[in-house]
Amino acid sequence: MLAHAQRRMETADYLSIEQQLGAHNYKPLDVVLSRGEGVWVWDTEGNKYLDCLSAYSAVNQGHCHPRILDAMIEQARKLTLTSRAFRNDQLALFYEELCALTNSHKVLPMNSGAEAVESAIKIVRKWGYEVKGVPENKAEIIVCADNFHGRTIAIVGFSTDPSSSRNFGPFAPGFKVIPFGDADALQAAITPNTVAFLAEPIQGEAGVIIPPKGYLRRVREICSKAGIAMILDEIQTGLGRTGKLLAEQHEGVEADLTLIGKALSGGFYPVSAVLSNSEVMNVLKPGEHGSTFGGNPLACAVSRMALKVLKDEGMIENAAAMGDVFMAGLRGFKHSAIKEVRGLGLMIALEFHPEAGGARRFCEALKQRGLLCKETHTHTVRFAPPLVIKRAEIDWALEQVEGALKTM
Ligand code: IF1
Repeated sequence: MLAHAQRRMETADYLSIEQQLGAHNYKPLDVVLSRGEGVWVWDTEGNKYLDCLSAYSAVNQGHCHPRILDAMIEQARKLTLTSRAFRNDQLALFYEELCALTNSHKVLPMNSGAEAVESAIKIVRKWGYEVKGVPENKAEIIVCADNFHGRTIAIVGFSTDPSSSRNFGPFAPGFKVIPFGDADALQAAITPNTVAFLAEPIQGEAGVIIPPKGYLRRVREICSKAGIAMILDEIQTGLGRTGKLLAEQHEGVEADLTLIGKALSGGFYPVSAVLSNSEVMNVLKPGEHGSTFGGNPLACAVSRMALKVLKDEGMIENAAAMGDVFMAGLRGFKHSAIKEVRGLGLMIALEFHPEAGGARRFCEALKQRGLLCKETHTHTVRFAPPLVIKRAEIDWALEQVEGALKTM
């Protein structure tokens, strides 16, 4: 017995209602999905697709993972939300398991990725004034060009992508932009008022931009020497996506603040967190920060299981192994339209030469072949399937890519 009565509708019906009643802040592929299981999703007409976006790495564990679903249903039947005016029996366990897994001392539970980023900005500014002694309202945070950290006013204020920031001003001051991947530029940008450096270990929306080897290690050294907080936004790169639990582990560094979200709930619920050491996190005193849903028992129960299956079912190791297979296959296509294949684990991008006419057409061709991808910045396609993908499914995906390349 379905909870909601679902009237029979054609794809065109969904599209016209969305066009008429919805904000037009996206231009989605015209596929109306109704079911997901593992790496596969189905549209309302029964067509089956391999999901190569994983909801921008929020479904690393695969669609509708049964164990996370069970944990969600069990908790939803008991207690979903108490506010933080009271305590609940899931939060402490969430803290314990998350801190043990990530070697963190403190967790601030939030909801969206952008909220985790905004919270980190507030925390390091406060730490700058109260611990480092930066004059009031003079705190500076260094960020990178081509960053993507979310869609709130403070965050888009330091975006270098006009489509993210145009006509949304005025913006929050106190941010300085340097080139990504350039440790010397970081050193040169630091002033006595600098409180932190914020970056993605690999820039996702920019098109899977991987910094030079050793970059994160040099950033770590520079931040430690200058006494500024190193903040890594692992909201997309974290939780197994690059073949390690956290992308920072490829360089053996530990940020002072690590931001996670998306797959922290396996795609069942908005859950994010700021992970930090006690010195920085302890600047937050009761009543100085919060959120209605932050740290709610349903979010915690879902996340605890999302983290458990990620670890127990070998998804992180699988991402490393299958990422190598996928990239080797893509690199094997000697096609004149392909400029570069780059990636780490299952965070992969294929960039076309501009003459190829743009990646959107390629994504449309892949959709016709049953593979769902998303282009970014016109010429690049990202391949980021759930981390549970099997070798046979990658081989099948590569066949579809080879077929679609014929249209380029
Ligand atoms: C959209 C992509 C965009 C993120 C990183 C923070 C956030 C994100 C590294 C904010 C969110 C999403 C947002 C979504 C599309 C997608 C995305 F990079 F993943 F492809 F936009 F750039 N840090 N990324 O990737 O997390 O508040 O969304 O939970 O806004 O279109 P959020």
